[in-house]
Amino acid sequence: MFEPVSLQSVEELTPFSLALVARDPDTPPQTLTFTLVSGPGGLQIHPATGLLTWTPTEAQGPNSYNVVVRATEAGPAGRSSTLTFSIVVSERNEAPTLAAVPDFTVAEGTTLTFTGVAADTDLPPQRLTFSLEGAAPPGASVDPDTGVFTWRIGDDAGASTNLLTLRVTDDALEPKSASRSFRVTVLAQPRIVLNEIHYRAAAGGAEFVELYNPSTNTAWSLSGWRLTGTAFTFPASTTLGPDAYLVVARNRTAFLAAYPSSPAPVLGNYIDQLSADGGTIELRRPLTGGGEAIVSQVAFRTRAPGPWRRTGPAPRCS
Ligand SMILES: [Ca+2]
Ligand SMILES: [Ca+2]
Ligand SMILES: [Ca+2]
Repeated sequence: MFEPVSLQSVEELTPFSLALVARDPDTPPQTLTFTLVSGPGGLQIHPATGLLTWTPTEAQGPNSYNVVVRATEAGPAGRSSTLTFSIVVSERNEAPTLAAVPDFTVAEGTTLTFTGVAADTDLPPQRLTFSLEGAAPPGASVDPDTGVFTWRIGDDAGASTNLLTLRVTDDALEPKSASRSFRVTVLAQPRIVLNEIHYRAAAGGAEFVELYNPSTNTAWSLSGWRLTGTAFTFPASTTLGPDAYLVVARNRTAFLAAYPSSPAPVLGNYIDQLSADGGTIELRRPLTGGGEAIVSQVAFRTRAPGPWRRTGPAPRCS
């Protein structure tokens, strides 16, 4: 005869054990053998001791299971008795996981996008929601459902280093979350333009090329930059601040004589390498690791006004 067993409860993924006690009323008591008549998958009973053991799987909770066990006397005519009771398995919420997010280095004026990859082992499946922790930079967001992160970085955002944290949260009653931090380094992009080209000065030598930096926040060192068509290389100490102009004169003395009140700094002298018909002037900057990049370019003819070509607003050519 089994001693009664009350309602049992256990959390999924947690070891459960219960020592069943059965007494044989015979004298002397005979050996009993315990067997499991029915019960959830994985539940085991020790035939000699009656110890029930089980670790419910993720899929087995939450649920309730009926268990039927039998104790049988030894011998060919052994009598037996059965016991029925229930085990309630409760859900245990596991924290979701979030794949590591790499660090990024991006240029201003570009859009950074990637997709957060998250998982949650709980069953029944849970809904996961993405978010950004703390104060994200303006324009940065993550789609709560898809995990797609997007940051449109402004054309004139300037250089910055940003530490962001992506988080994913499950929808359990007591939600759990995971988060990953990543660094976004924004590099400023030189957008200095050839603003004005004056190639027919009344006073010989006063011809000039004017540069303008339209950035509101980034100063550029023009060290080693050069102007093609004029054989001019900017000296090491040259900088061009935000919203600032810089003049390169064919002959600095002649330029300052013709324009004594020039508000912009004046560099020189350059050697005119353009043909009588005009030509192309390029502002080039050296690249780390060799080579040059064209920052601004103007092609023009001297015989008639224009045509000149340049991205952005047209320069004045005269
Ligand atoms: Ca979960
Ligand atoms: Ca679970
Ligand atoms: Ca479960």
